[in-house]
Formats: sequence, C-alpha cells, structure tokens
Amino acid sequence: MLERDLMQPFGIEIDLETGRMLRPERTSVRRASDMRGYYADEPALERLIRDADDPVHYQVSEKPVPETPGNLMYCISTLQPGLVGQEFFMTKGHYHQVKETAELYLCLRGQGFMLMKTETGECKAEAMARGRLVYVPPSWAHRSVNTGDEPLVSFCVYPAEAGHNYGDIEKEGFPKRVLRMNGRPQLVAAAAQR
Ligand code: PAN
Ligand code: ZN
Repeated sequence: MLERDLMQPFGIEIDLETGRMLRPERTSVRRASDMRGYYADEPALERLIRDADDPVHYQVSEKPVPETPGNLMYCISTLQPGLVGQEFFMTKGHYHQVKETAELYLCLRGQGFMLMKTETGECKAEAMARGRLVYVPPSWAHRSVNTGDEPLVSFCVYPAEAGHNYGDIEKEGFPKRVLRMNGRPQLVAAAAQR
C-alpha cells in the first residue's frame, strides 16, 4: 500500500467528567417514540411521548472510522434517566452482525446495568458505574439500563466491521427486565415478549 493511501492518525477530546465527546462527527438520537414495542408498559410509554413531548431517550456520538477489519469503532453512549411505568430507561439492544466481535464499555458516569443475552437465552447482568469496564464477549446481545438519576454515559469500543442486528432483539427481547420495586432496581423475569 502506498503511504499516501494510509488512513491518517487523529485525536479527539472527551470530557471525562461529563462524558461528552467534543465535536463529534455524527450523533444518532433515539427518542421515546423510537422505543415503541420495547417496554412492558406500553400505555406508560405513550403517556411519556405525549406529556413530555417525545423526549430524547439516548444518543450516540462518534467520529466514525471505516467499517473495515482492523479498525476500531468507538463512541460515547448517553442514556437518560427515567422510568416507563416501573421499568428503567434502556437502550434497544442488539447483537453484532458479525457474531465473533466483542465490545468494551467503560462507564464514565451514572449507574445501571449492562444486560447481556445469548441466542439460547442465557442472560447475564453486569453493574455499570463510573470506572467500571464491562466486557461484552462475542455472540452476546447487549443493552444498557439506567437505574440512576443522572445520564448513564459509556465509552464503547468494538471492531469496526461488527455491524448491528436490532431485528432479533426487537422480536425476542431480553429474558429479564430491570424494574423499580420498593424504590430499588430489581431484575425480574420478563413475561412473554411483545
Ligand atoms: C453501543 C450502542 C449504544 C446504543 O454503541 O450502539 O449504546 O444502543 P443501541 O445500539 O442498542 O441502540 C454499541 O453497543 N455499539 O455496538
Ligand atoms: Zn454493540
């Protein structure tokens, strides 16, 4: 490869206190209305959309790199605090399209869980809190859940070719939900999904 064809090194800034990526190139936003079908209490989600003017649920900021093997994609994921009925705000969750790809989540701010599941239904939860790094192994679908009262912010890194498969989680959900019960987060077996 000619030297002029090489990708050029670069640096970015992340405010480690707030967890904000400065000058991201791309920010994807998910609003409450993007979460239809994910929460157990559907009327509560509709009330949230109506009464709070379809608030931002979470966003992902990145400076993308080419989605080719050898590159590392990375982003800041910011999940707002809140409840849909009894259920804590969460991300949609996905498998990676390339199943052999893992992901690192370094939590910069907030409190919550990383829920993970396999195709055969094994389910694990790892606590997230500032300074905790969660390793999501290959083949595990993953979803973050914010159980605190401030944004849950993570720095994520994964192989750039991973791709995202949302469809399977949309259909099958996770075997567990994180609910607020007696004022505390509890992992509860999910009833039939959707
Ligand atoms: C993360 C997630 C981010 C948003 O960057 O994409 O937390 O969650 P959803 O993608 O499930 O909506 C990641 O796991 N990337 O692979
Ligand atoms: Zn992922």
